[in-house]
Amino acid sequence: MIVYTMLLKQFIKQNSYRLYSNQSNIIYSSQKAADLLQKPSDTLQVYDDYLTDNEYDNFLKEIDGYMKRKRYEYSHWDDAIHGYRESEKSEWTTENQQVLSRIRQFAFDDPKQTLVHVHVLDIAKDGYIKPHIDAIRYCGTTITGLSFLSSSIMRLVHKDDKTLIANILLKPKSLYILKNIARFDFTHEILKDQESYFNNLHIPRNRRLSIICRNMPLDPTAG
Ligand SMILES: O=C(O)CCC(=O)C(=O)O
Repeated sequence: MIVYTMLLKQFIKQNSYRLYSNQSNIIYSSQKAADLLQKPSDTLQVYDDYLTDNEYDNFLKEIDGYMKRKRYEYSHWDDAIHGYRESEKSEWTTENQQVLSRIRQFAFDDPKQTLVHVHVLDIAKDGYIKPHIDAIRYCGTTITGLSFLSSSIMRLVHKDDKTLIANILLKPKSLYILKNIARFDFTHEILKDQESYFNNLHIPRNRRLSIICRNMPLDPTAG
């Protein structure tokens, strides 16, 4: 019975993405870029409409006013973000905590190894995130993000071969997952309004909120 339950859980975890998966939200610069980021298939994932309308509204209710009380900053401690305000949040309403637990179960190999503090990031209409790789002393193998308010383009670029690129359309209510190679070997960035194009179509960038869950660093003492 225990083995059956474990197998069932594993099957659901491995297949539940099929309910949402929509590759039309990723454009690769080449087959090589696609191969690197698609094999294994959980390396880069984007799910449109991951949140229901109700879940989306509940999160917005909790974070919108909370973030508006902070001031936008125009310089970041490691120069990675321009025009932002941020918070590390560990207390959530019961409904929102349930959705965060669902994401941890769904996206992380070991949900127990995820960070309790969830990163809430608010970038202004003129804000953007420069290409960077999250420091390995703060974050493990996996980064997940929920998007709110404005659509945006996340760009991944291989750290050694800048021709290997993925442009990702992140719509409000979507969930992205960057794992292993996507997280360690590619920089990620959120494009500014003037550069925010997907399939030659301008995707206007307005104020955007994101909720980012990460797992524990493999080596917290790493430089
Ligand atoms: O806002 C996002 O979804 C991306 C955040 C990000 O790049 C980061 O916190 O390292």
